[in-house]
Parts: sequence; structure tokens; C-alpha cells
Amino acid sequence: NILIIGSLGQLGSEIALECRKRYGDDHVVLTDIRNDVNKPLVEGGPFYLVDARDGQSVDAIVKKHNIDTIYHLAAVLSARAEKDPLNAWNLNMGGLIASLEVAKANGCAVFTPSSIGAFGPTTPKQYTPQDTIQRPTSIYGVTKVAGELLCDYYYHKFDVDTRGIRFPGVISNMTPPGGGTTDYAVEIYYEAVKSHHYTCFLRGDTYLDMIYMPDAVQAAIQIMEANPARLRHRNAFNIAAMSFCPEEQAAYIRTHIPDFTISYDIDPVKQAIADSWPDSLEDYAARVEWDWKPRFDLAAMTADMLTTIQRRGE
Ligand code: VAH
Repeated sequence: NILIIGSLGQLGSEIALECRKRYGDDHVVLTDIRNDVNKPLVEGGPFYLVDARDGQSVDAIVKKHNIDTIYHLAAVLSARAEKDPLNAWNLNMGGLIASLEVAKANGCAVFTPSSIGAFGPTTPKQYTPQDTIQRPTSIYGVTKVAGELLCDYYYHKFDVDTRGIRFPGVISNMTPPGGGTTDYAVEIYYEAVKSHHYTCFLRGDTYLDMIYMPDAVQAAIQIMEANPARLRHRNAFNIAAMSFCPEEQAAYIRTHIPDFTISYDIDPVKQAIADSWPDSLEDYAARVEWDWKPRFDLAAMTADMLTTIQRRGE
């Protein structure tokens, strides 16, 4: 059985939905710090209101539901974390080590997302290698590198089956992202449909690695189903799907909404974070060790996002 901590967030909600489809509602237990969003998830199977740092409550849930895999998806994202670094450290690291301790006590595997945010200005920016310099300059990135090291430590020291993925900016249309630097790439689609215009908080030539949610969800499930004997890496794997900038994304939107226009009102904090991150990643380790392969490129994602948002009339 699977436990998803932070199950109502941008990543958590869609991994929860897919896991319930694949494994059955009662085999996927959800927790979050709130329960006032994503009602179908809260009411569709076992759900508990839990603070991710509350190891005792998580341990009781793991024992009650015979959990063998924990997806630890509770975290404060990059831009929001910069506003309150101490809170970001306490939640991101306090939550993670609580899950790792529970996993160690109960023999669970643990999935923890890392991010392109785990890289910094001294990291090679083009085709960032799997094994390279990681000196991020955001507190979010500090917690992501610390998280990768902590998960590898629990694997080597206590034999906890920890696995992780360095996600690019995730683009989705079910649950809004929670204060990330890549949120522009989600908002732009909603604004394109609503007003045919978007004011972007990053420069038009800012390249970042991005991934469409269906590919992100597939990767998170595929890595946990992978044969552990094939894994040379654990925390965390680079994966890549597409690398683009706001100007390029706007051009693809215009193939569907010809009069779409974009303007810029740069957010200096978010721009500094984005400038410290890679432009593109290489993901050979994920492809070789657990058969990672993206399905969506910018054209396919743009078509799917716009038609989904238009169909909902948002
Ligand atoms: C953020 N969406 O912007 C997250 C992610 C790579 C970006 O970590 O903080």
C-alpha cells in the first residue's frame, strides 16, 4: 500500500489520482495539512489531516494501513521559500526526516522529489550532468540538496529504499503550483484563454527545463516500480522533457490563439532564482537505469493545456 504525504499539492494531487486509478482507492492513503481542496481525493479513499513533521502520526498510519511505499511530497517551493527561509527549512527538512525515520522503522521505500533547483550558478548550465557541482543559492535548493544527501544517507546507512527525481518545472492544470519560480509557465495558459494576454515575471529569454504533469507522474511511479538491482543512482535522477523560454512558449500559444500577446514585469527574486538554475539537463542515467522517456513536448503540452482549460471554461 502507498502513503502520499502532501497529497493535495500540485505534484501530490496528480500522483495520488494516478496511484488510486492504478492500485485502487483503498490501497492509496493520503495526508495533507489541509482538506479544503481536491474534495474528490479527500473523499475518494483514506485521508488524514497530518503535519508532515508529525512522525508519530505518520508511523501510526503506516502501521494501520500496512504501507510499503511513502511518497513524501510536502514542501515549500522556491519563490515562497525565499520569503520565509526558516519555515521552508523546518517544513522541507523536518517533514523529510520524519518520513525517513518512519520508513526505517517500518521497512518502507521512500520517493522524494528533488528539483533543477538543486543546482546553482556554478553548475554547468547546458545539459547539466547527472553527477556535478550542486551549490544552489536559494533556500529551496539548499533543502533539495540536503534532502538528496539525507535520502542517500538513509539508503547507505540504514538500507532504506530511497529514490528521487530532480523535477524540472512541472506544468499542470489540476492543482495550481504553490509559489514556484516556474509558475509563469502554468499561469500563461490560463491567461491566454481568459484574456489573450499574459504579463510574465521572468525575462522572455529565460530558458528552463520543464515537464508536463502526465510525464512527471509517470516518472514518479515508474522509478518506484524499477528493479533496484539496475539503480546506480538513487537521489536524485535528472529527467528532461523540454527546455524553453517564455517567448518560445508564447509563440506556441499563438498557433492556437493568434492574437495572444505577452508583456514583462520582472520579479527580481524569481528572476535571480531562475538565472541560477540550468537551461537544460541531460538525463541518460534515468533512461539507462529505469527506462525514463518523456512523451510530451512543448507543442503537445500547449495543445493539451489550452484545450483542457477551454473545455472547463476557466
Ligand atoms: C519551483 N516548480 O518553481 C518548482 C520547481 C524547478 C522548479 O522546483 O520552485
